[in-house]
Order: sequence, then C-alpha cells, then structure tokens
Amino acid sequence: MKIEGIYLVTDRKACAPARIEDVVLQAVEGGVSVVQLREKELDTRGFVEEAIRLQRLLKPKGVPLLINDRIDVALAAGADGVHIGQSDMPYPLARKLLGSQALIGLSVENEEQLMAAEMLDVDYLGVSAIFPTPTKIDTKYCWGIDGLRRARKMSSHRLVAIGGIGKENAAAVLEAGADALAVVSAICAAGNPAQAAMALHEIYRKIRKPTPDGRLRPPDAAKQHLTPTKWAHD
Ligand code: TZP
Ligand code: MG
Repeated sequence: MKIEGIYLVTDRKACAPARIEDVVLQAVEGGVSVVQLREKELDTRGFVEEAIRLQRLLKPKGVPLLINDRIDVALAAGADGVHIGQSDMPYPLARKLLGSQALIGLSVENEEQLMAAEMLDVDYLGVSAIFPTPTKIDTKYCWGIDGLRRARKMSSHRLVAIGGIGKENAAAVLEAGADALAVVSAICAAGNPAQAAMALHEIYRKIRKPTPDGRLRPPDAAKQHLTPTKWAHD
C-alpha cells in the first residue's frame, strides 16, 4: 500500500466537540487516504480503545490506520502501521516488531536525518515541519518550500509533508515534491471536515494527474531521483 494523497493526523482537541471517529469518517468521505491516530495525552487503555474503534471504521474502507509513536498500541489494535519520530523506537526495531507488511513512517527534521534515512527501508518520511504551526510548537526547524524541494532531490523515499499545510499552500507543497500532505487543523478544526478534505484532495488530484496506467505521476524532480527498481515496484 502506497502512502499518497491527503493524510489526516488526528488531534482530539482540534476535533472537539466532535468525536475523532466522526471527523475521521467525514474526512475519508472527502477523500483522505490515510489516517494517523496521534494521542499525546491519553493513557494506554484509552489509546488502544480509540485505535480499535478507528480500525473497525477504516478497515472496510481500505484506508490504512497508522499509530503515532506506539508500536504496542498498533499491535494491540491490529493497525496497519506506525509513524515514529527520531526519539521513538528505532526504525529497525519497529520493523522487527511489526513485520515486513506494516507501514512505517519516520519523521525527519533536518537534512542530516533525511540522508541517514536513505539506509532504511521506511515506507515514507514525514518531512517536519514545512511551515511553523501552532499545532506543534516544539519544532526546531522549518523546511519551507525550498527545503522540501531540496529534500525531494536528496531522498529516494516517499515524502509526506507536514506542518502548517492548508488549501492556500497545498499546491506549492505538492509542486515542491510531496507525495502526500499531512494535515491536522486544516481538517480537524474545520467546520466541515468532509468539505475541507475534499478541497485538499481536489488540489492533489489536479497536480498529480494519473498516468495512462492509472498510477499517479510523481513530480519531475522526484522521478529523476528514483532508481528504475524503486519506481518499478511502486
Ligand atoms: N508534526 C510536525 S508539524 C505537526 C506535527 C504533528 C502538526 C501539524 O499540524 P497542522 O495543524 O496541520 O499545522
Ligand atoms: Mg513521535
């Protein structure tokens, strides 16, 4: 399963008073193609219960569920994978615990981390943060559009851009080489999450026109960098 399109990262506070499940369902209706459950304050019991609820909703729709940080929660809920950061479980151990079929994404916060990730067979890199965002205030560096363009040239991985992304800058982020746009507030805090997701998906669809065989075309900068083997098994 490829990570591409509009990637929803949940935030309980931004969704309130709506339930996360309702926002997720509406977002999927609007075209979100992957969901990450991110819970920084819930205890383990609550986290697992929420993950199980979401997995039940998403599985029949064929939308993968990733769990932020917690390998144990992903395993317990039968989620499709995890998203880990630089201080979470090291990638090789996460892969060992979750198996070859799991989807595993890794955050990279600077070029050194991006280059180090060339040694890893991660499913994608989360390029974090593209722009400053009030949703996460401990980010040390912002890639910006130019930084993302450079990252695209340097990395052979799928790139998921995150941080301050909304419909006003989505096209620029995609043009710079992102394979997916990860958003929190643009969907969770929207009055109408389905409509918000649809607007982002429409921008994505316009920029990534399908190839004749139905695959979505990567941006030219990305294509240049991909080796034939990597592109072949995409
Ligand atoms: N990681 C880097 S930025 C960020 C996360 C979880 C928050 C992105 O939130 P928003 O509201 O889409 O800017
Ligand atoms: Mg983390």
